[in-house]
Amino acid sequence: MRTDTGRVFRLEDYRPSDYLIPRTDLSFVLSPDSTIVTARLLIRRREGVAPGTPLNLDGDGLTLRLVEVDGKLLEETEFSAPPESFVLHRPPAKDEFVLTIVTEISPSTNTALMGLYRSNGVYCTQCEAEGFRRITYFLDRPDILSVYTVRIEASRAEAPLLLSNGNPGATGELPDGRHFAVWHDPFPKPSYLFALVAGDLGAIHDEFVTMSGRAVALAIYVEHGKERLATYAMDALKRSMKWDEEVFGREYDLDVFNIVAVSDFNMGAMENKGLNIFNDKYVLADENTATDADFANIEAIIAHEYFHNWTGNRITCRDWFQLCLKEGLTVYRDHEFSADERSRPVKRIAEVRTLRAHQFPEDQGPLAHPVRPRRYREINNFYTATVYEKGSEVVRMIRTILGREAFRRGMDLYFDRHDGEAATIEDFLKCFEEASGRDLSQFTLWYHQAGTPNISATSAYDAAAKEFTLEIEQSLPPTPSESRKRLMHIPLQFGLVGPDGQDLSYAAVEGTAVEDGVIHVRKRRHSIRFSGVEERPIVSLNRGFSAPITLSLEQKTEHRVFLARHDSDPFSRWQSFNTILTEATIAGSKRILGGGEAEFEPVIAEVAGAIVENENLERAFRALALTPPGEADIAREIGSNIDPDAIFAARDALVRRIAEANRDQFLAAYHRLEDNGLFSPEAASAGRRALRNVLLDYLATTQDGPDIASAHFGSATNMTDRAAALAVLVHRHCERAEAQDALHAFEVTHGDDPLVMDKWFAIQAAAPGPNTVDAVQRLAAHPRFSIANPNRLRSLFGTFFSGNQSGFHRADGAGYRLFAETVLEVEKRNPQVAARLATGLRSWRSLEPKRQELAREALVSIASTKGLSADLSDIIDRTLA
Ligand code: 0A1
Ligand code: ZN
Repeated sequence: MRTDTGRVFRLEDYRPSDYLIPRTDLSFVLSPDSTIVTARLLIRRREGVAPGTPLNLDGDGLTLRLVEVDGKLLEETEFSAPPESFVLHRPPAKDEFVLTIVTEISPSTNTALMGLYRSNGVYCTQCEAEGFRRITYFLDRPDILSVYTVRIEASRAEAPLLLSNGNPGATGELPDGRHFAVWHDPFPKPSYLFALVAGDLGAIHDEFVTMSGRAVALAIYVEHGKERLATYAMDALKRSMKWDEEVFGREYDLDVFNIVAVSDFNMGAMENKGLNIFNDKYVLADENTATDADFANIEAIIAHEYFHNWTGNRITCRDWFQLCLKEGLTVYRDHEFSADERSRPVKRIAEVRTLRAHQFPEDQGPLAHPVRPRRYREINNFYTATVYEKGSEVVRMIRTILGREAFRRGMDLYFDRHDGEAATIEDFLKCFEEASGRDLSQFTLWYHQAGTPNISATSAYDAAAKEFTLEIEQSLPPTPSESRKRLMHIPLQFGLVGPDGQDLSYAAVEGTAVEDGVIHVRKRRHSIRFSGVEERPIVSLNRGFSAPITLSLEQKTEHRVFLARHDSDPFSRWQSFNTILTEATIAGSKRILGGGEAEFEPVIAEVAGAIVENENLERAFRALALTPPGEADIAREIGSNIDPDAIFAARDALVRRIAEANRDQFLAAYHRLEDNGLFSPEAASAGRRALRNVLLDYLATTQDGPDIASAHFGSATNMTDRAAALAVLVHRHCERAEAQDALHAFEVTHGDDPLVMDKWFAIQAAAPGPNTVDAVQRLAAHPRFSIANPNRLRSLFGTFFSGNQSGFHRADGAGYRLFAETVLEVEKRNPQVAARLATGLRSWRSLEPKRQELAREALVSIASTKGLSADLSDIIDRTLA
C-alpha cells in the first residue's frame, strides 16, 4: 500500500513521456503467493528526445527479479528500483530497444483489490486507474497505447479457464498438470485496460452478429451453479450491442466479448478491452434474489461497460484529468440506452434523483471539484458523481443546445477524428463546434467550474398588453479554492402553461436568445418579454431538467399544484409535486424545532390521491411522484444548521397525513395492483410493483399497517416485494414481533446467498432512530458479514454512514465514533474503499453546531492517525479544510 506522499498532480504539468511502448508481451506464471510476471517491452524513444535520456517507469510494491536490455542481463548499477519506480539510467542510444523485466507478486495477499488479486480462488485484475504498476513496471499512464500479447500459465486443476484481452490464440498442456493460453489484442490500449482472469468458473455462451455480419462469441463467466443467473445480463449485453449500432453507428471490433463476475470488487465493473470484469452484484439476478432496481442496474452497467468499447477504449483519455471524457460521455450513453429500453420520463426522474442525492452534496461541500478537475492527490478519489453524473449532464446539455442532428454529427466527427487516440475535453468540444458551427466557449465553463449554479426567476403578466415577462438571474456559489465564478451558459427548457394545461403560444419574444423552447441564459440577468400571450400563463422552467441547477422560483402552492396536475412535461410535473412535498416538510420541521407540530395543507393529500387514481400516468411515474423526498433531500434543501431528528419527524408526519387522508383509496389501489404470480423484469411489471410498494409504505403507517406489511412479506413471490415489505417492517415497526420474524425468515431463506444478505444488512442499517448505531455494531460481528468484502462493507457501513440521516447523526456522536473506528479498520486492508466510506461525513459543516463539533472530532481523530494512505488522507484533509 502506498502511504501518503502529499504529492499533488496538476493538469498544467502534463507533458508527453520521453518514451513510448508500442508492443507489450506479458507472461504470467500464476501461483497464489508467488506469481512471476515477465514483461518484454518494446521501448521507442520519442522523436526529439535526446538519446540516452533516462527511462522512468512506474511501479508499486513489486519485487524485481531480473532486468535485460536487448537480451543482455543488466548490472545493478545500471538501473535503480525504489518502491515506486524503475529507472534505467542510460538506455541504449538507438531509437528502439527491448526491455525485459521479471517481477514477482503475491495475488493472495493483495487485499487492496488493485493489480492482480484473488477473489474466491479466482485470479483477476483491476488496473484502472493505476493498478497495472502493481503487476509490472510500466509507463502506467493512459496516453501510452500498446499492442498486448499475453501468455498465461497456471495449474489446470486450479484454473482451467485462462482469459485476457483481445482474441484467443494458442493453448496447450505443460508438464505437472499445468497449461497455458495466449491472447492477442490488436487494438493499442493503455495499461489501465489490461485484464487477466484465471480460475474455475461456469459460463453461459451466446453470439452476436454485428451490422457488418461478423459473428462475435459472447460469454459470461460466473461461479459454478450460478450460470442461470447471468441470462438477464446476457440479454442486456446483446441489446446494448444492437443499440450502439443503431443509435451511434458503433460496431464491436473483436471476435469475442467476455464478461467475468467476481465477488470481491472495489467498484461496479470495469471495461477492460474484450474482457469486462464485473462486481457479481451487477451480473447475477433472478426474481428470487434481485429487485427491480437490481435488474435496472444490471442493464445499465452492462451497457455502460460495453459502450466504453468506443468511448474510453477506442478513444481513451490523454491523462486522468480527462476522466469525464470517457465517463461523462459513457454515462450519457447508458442513460439514453435505458431511456430507450424503458420509459424515458421515468428514467429521467430517476437520473435527477440520483444526481441530487449524490452530486449536489458533493458540489455543495468541501469535496467539490470541476467535472474536469485541475489537480488531484489520489486519482481513485475522482471517480465521483461529479465526473460521472454531472459529466453526463454536460453532454446532455450539448445535445440540447445543438439539437439531435448536429449532436450526432459531432459524435461521428469525434469517432472519426480520434479513433485510436488518447484525447482531451478540448478535442471533444471542438468536434461539436465544428459540426454545428456554434461557439461553445462559454459553455466550456461547465467542465472547469465547480459548484451548482442557481437560477432565480420571477414573472409577471400584463393582461391588458398581453405581455408576460420573466426575470431570470444566475449565480454560482463559491467552492473550495474557486471564490470568483464566471457566468455560465445555461440552457433552460421552458413552457408557458395555459389554463387548459396546453402550452400557450406567443407572438414574439424580446430580450434574449430563446430558441425552440429553450432560454439560453448567458448573462447574470435576463429580462425576457413574451408578447401576444392571450392568457395568464404559469411558467414551467427547466423542463426535463435541461440544466443541472438549483431553481429558486417564487410560485404559489396553487400554481405548483396546477403544474403537478397539468404540465405537459412529465419531469416538470413530477418536480412540481416533489417541490410541494419538500417545502411542506421543511416548514413542518421548522415548526417541530420551534416546539410545535407539523401541519400540512389538505391539498397535498388530495393531489397524492389524484395521482394514485390517474390511469393516464404510467405506474412507475406515479410511484416516483408519490415517493416523498428523502431526509437527505430535505437536509440539502435546508442547507445549514441541520437537525436530522426534526426532519425525520416532519417527513414521518407528512407520510402519515397523506396515508390517513387517503387510506381507503390507497388500500383499494394496493389490492388492485396485486401480483398475478408471473414475474417479468420489464419496466411495466416493475412499475406495477413500485407503485404497490409505495402504497404499502404509506399504508404501513395506518392502523393495520403491521398486518398489511407482514402479509405482503409472507405472500411475496419475488425479491422486490419481499425486500420492500421487510424494509417497511424494519423501518416503521422495528419494535414489533412481525419485524423480527421477517428478519429471521429472510435470514433462514437467504443466509447462504451473500448478495441477498447484503439487502438484509442494508435494510437494518437504514433503520431510522437512535438504536441503529448499536444494531450496526452487532451486525458487523454477524458470521455473514466480512470486512474484506467491499459489497458487505457498502451494504452495512456505507448504507449507515451515507444513507441513514437520523441513525448515523445520533445526537451523542456515537455514529461518528463508529465511523472513525470503521474507516481506520477498513483502511488497513483496502484504502480505496475506506476513502469512499469516509465521504459519509462530507456534509458535516451543514449540521447543527453540536453535531458539527462531534463530527469534526471524529474526522480529526482519523486525520491524526499516523501512516494514512494517500486515498484516505486526501479525503479527510479536503473534508476538514
Ligand atoms: N471505469 C469503470 C469504473 C472503475 C473505476 C475504477 C476502478 O478501480 C479503481 C474500477 C472501476 C467504469 O466506469 O465502469
Ligand atoms: Zn465508466
